[in-house]
Amino acid sequence: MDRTARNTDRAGAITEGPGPIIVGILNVTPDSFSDGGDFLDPEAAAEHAVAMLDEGAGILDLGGESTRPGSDPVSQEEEIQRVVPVLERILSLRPEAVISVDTYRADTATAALQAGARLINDVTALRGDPRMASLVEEAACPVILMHMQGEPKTMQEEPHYTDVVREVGDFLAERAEYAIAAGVGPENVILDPGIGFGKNLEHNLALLQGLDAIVNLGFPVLVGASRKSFIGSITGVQEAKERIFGTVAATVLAYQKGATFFRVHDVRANREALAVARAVLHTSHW
Ligand code: HH2
Repeated sequence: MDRTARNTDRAGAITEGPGPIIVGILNVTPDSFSDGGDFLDPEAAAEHAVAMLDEGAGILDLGGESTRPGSDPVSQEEEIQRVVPVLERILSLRPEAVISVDTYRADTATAALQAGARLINDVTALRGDPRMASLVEEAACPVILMHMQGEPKTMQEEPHYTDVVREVGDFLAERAEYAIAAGVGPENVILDPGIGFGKNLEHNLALLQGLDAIVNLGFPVLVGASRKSFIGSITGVQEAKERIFGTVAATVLAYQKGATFFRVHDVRANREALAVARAVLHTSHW
């Protein structure tokens, strides 16, 4: 093989292996922990969405209610009013955009799917609204099933586990079974250990360290570590928006453990880190 051909092979080989997918976070809320209030105006939100797509986000996750520790729920109507106009605006600018809606309410999910959303991100793993499972089944769309101990208002008060990796794994396996029994295609199930949702620093670290056990359940795994407080606890960085470097470390390590989806605020930093991690881990023709 001559040198040019080898180089072509090498470039091609970079696309081998499981492709990480960046899920860009778009919170249309006044109170999200790191970007609350930044994107309440649909124009500003859509502009940020387009910027994240241009930076390499494969999916945008649009949320109208904060689930940060201590947050209060918003009304159904308010959530739909926040999410749908932004979704429509993004799709008018980028019709091909893949948009997920971060909601546990079936009515919000229905409105978002009608407006063009293609995935549902349910932080209650189909426990929050009894109609959600049949909605996902009918829509035949992917659904993210996330683990949470307790509920956002109080979940960080005293999270407790005997074996966090086993308990989160058992919960996710049970929720996947529930979804599949309700008619959701196994190919549409994505699991998420729910970093920061009823977990202290030790629990979050154990879950990232033991992530391969969750990956081994046989479904693609999403990790949402972006800017979260455990990163601040380790690095001492108080300002959530400044936690990019710590986030990138969590992203790369989660990728190495087999995660596929990375729900992040800072798309470019995480995408570039993942591109390097992917090349190192999966390029086979040296
Ligand atoms: N984290 C948050 C919200 N939704 N969904 C999934 N599947 N996984 C996560 O880890 C996750 C999530 C919290 O982060 P953020 O959206 O930035 O903040 P807030 O809930 O305050 O809007």
